[in-house]
Amino acid sequence: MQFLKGIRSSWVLATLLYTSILTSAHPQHGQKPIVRKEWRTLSKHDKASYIKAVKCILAKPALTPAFNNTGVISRYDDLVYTHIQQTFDIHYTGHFLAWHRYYVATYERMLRDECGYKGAQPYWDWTLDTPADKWASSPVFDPVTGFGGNGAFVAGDPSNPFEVPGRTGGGCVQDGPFAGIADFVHLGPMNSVTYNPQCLKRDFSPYFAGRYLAKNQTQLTLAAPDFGWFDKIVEGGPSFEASGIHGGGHYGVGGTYGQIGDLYVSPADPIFYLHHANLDRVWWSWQKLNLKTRLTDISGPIILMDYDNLKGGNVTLEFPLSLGVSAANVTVGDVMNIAGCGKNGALCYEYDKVYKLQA
Ligand SMILES: *[C@@H]1O[C@H](CO)[C@@H](O)[C@H](O)[C@H]1NC(C)=O
Ligand SMILES: *[C@@H]1O[C@H](CO)[C@@H](O)[C@H](O)[C@H]1NC(C)=O
Ligand SMILES: *[C@@H]1O[C@H](CO)[C@@H](O)[C@H](O)[C@H]1NC(C)=O
Ligand SMILES: *[C@@H]1O[C@H](CO)[C@@H](O)[C@H](O)[C@H]1NC(C)=O
Ligand SMILES: [Cu+2]
Repeated sequence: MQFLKGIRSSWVLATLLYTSILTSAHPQHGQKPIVRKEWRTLSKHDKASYIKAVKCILAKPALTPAFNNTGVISRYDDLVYTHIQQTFDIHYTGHFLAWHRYYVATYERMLRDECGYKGAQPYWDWTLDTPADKWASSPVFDPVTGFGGNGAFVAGDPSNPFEVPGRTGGGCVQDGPFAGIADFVHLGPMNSVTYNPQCLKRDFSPYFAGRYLAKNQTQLTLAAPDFGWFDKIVEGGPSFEASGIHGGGHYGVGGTYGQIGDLYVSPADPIFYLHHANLDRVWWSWQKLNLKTRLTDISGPIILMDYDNLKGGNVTLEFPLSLGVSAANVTVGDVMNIAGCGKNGALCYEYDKVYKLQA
């Protein structure tokens, strides 16, 4: 806990230092929302522009003030670090979706404002890459126009209870724009924040993806009657068996040994942002089924897994969200509307298509 305290006070310092960046974070009134599209529908040129912007943010220096042998090297790492620091505050809580909505929108803004990217954050509709036998050939994993594929196979440890069922890789990614880089990831595993150079690893589980990312699971999620249920179905429970679409993407790509399967350091894999954009799209699809009510429907524990409110209350619209050095503090209420555009909140984007609830 001493460790956490040290980090928290460095946020205060950092936010004082970077007020100018923060004040530009909010969209201006009258701005038009940018439109997020599915990865495979982007032109070759637009895919290349996105990957180029990702490489740019990976190369920019961090804003987080340096600390002991810090692994927070790049602007990209600023966000990974923020996720690691808040891991136990932002998962299995009522603001899980709101926090990650703001997180992805902040990454999108960084790509645009700091790296000249002109498009919107793409999303990954993984329902299109199921059943299991289609998984590994997803256009998202394309070596030339995507993010590269699986890691080389490494034998697992059958005595490890955290072995993801159906895992098929585990080593360094072998192709694509991030292959062959020995220090691609600087942080982790888990909550370690000292410099630890690692290659980007993936450990596909086509079985896991087929089971939790097919259309049926998205439909089950969309059918939730209120936000409390909706969030529980998205996040699932703590066992593999009880997973939802959130775990489906993390373990379908990251398995046991890939960074995106690590609850703390998962944003180290750039695919994280396409997965979470689609989770956000599922939430927005659900909100749009009854927008009047669902623009303000929020609940769920403030404290991790405290679904019976034994340790704390439920999250409300006033609940604060913070992203360290990368964005201004906002509230859950500020991110309920993705297209508020400064008038009804901090966000200003749309999706080209939403999921429909099938009868
Ligand atoms: C943002 O929130 C964090 C966490 O609650 C806090 O430490 C920080 O001081 C806040 N920043 C500003 C500028 O209010
Ligand atoms: C840096 O290391 C010193 C000595 O181990 C420790 O007291 C201090 O809290 C560390 N600072 C941070 C920001 O981790
Ligand atoms: C959805 O379909 C998959 C693949 O057939 C299956 O494994 C899974 O149990 C189904 N899920 C639901 C919620 O029906
Ligand atoms: C918290 O929200 C849940 C719905 O998600 C509700 O059932 C419960 O009564 C709420 N708890 C409190 C203390 O308001
Ligand atoms: Cu997360």
